[in-house]
Amino acid sequence: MVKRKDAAQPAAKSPATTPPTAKVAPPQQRPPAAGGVAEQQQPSKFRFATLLFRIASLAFALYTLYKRMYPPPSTVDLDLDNKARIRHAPIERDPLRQDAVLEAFKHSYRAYEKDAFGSDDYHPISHRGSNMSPAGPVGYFLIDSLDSLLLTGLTDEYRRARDWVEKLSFDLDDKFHTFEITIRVLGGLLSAYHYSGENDQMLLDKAVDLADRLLPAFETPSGLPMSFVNLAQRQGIPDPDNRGMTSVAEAGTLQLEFKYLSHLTGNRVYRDKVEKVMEVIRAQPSKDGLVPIFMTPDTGSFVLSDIRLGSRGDSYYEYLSKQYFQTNRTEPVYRQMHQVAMRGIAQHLVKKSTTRGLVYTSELLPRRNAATGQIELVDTPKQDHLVCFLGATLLLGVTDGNTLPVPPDESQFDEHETDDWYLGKQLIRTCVDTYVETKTGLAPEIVYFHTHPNDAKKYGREWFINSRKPGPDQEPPIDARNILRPETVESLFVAYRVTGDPIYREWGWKIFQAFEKHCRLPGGGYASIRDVDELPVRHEDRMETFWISETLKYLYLLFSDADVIPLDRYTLNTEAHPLPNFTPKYW
Ligand code: DMJ
Repeated sequence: MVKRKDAAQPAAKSPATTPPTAKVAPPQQRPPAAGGVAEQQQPSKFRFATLLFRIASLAFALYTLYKRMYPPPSTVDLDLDNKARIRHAPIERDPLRQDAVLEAFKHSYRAYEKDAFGSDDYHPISHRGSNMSPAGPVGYFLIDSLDSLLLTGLTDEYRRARDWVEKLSFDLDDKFHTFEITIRVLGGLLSAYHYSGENDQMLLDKAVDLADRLLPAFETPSGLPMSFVNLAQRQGIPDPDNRGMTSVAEAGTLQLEFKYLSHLTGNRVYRDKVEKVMEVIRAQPSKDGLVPIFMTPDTGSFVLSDIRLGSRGDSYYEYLSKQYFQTNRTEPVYRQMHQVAMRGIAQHLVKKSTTRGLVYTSELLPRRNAATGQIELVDTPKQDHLVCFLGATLLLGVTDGNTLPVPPDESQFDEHETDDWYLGKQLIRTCVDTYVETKTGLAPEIVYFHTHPNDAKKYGREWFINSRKPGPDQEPPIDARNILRPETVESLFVAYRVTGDPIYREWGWKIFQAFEKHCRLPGGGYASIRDVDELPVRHEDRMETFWISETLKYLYLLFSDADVIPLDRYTLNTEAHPLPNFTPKYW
């Protein structure tokens, strides 16, 4: 209608429709009577233009404000204090993003099920599986996946996996890693038992059988576990590669699994073994809560070795507060150990990068001073990706296991809580930086931070990948890999749950998209990459079990409601197997 009217109205003015004889007087020559309309049109046109301009300005101002408050998902906003962005909405499921993660999970697990069902390791490029021992599979991959299948509702796949477990025998005549089998297989069985309604007795029986076969690892003069155990012969085996020493992460990351088993069975022997380990560690002198990575099971003492939060140290620090949360906060000794260790970390390991002030943790390496002959601890600005669990540990510690409202009232924090809160958030931001600053958007295994501002400027990043040889045909260093590790997304999940700040979801989404782009294989599964700074990427023929059990699970939870695995009622073991908190009845 409007269009037709508009088309008809100007006909008299249109040269195309005006008869050639018609004369159109210039506006100034029009007589007042005929020109009254024309004169009135001028100011109304002007008013209309002004109005349009005002509306456009207002719209632009509103749009600018909106963009500042809700940056588009592709923007990587690394400013933690961006007041315009920070808003705290209730934690609700993000269906689009969670479905995308679910699709990635199906693409991963179904490829494993098709190519390698029951195998301990999966090689998605050659479409095959392999086992850690010629004695047979130990359920390393499959049992590590069980609770993820339940969580994501893949019930048919779960049923097939559960039936495979029923036929599995742990009577395997070979040595297996005490720590790895505990966190993946024992933890996986216990979590699946809980999530399947605590009535599938087969799963609990399997857990008891496995734990009984692991117990001989603790038969040492000190009670510290040996690194390996022969499951068929029920015999502990010291680590041949490290002169029989055990690492503090191996010894201090068995507690959640063994204590929960005691709670379920009423048999306190499992708890007593792992509690004894903690007593041995506690009895040793530490550097403000920081401990060397190696101990000797013969004497129960520390051996002069690196102090670090990465490999061989990491999950010891993770399990301190988690032991406190697991038993419904009835064992305050672990809260205290956690707090002392966090102070020690802040005092001795936390550093700031030279130009952008990124907060990271360094390592302390014992070296003999040539001049004095004394052993000194030398600070090394190296940070493993493994260290990225620490942000979650710090934040969860402040909220006492997510028991505070979200977001918590920061003005109520004491001095140490404020420090830990700030430090946790800063460390997470740095971990995200090691993703978004690479060519692939994926983080390397290990970074070193520049200690001179000129180097950071010269190389364009605050950190670098060590041992990279110049030249196009050089093999990338092992530090440059990304093997689908979970620690950063683990911290993003926890940070989102305890702060409600949507920036953590944005960062997690960005990382997920990079995995999608560079690690997803069209034929099924996801693969590690050899160099995070190389395009196109080169894949390695391996999909780690923790991609399923941890990385994808944390991403799935990052986009879920807060009541899916509520953190005030569940404690996740270091392999992301959720175990319910309980009040001890048997000790
Ligand atoms: C996992 O097996 C566990 O999280 C362990 O504590 C350390 N690292 C891997 C994943 O990176």
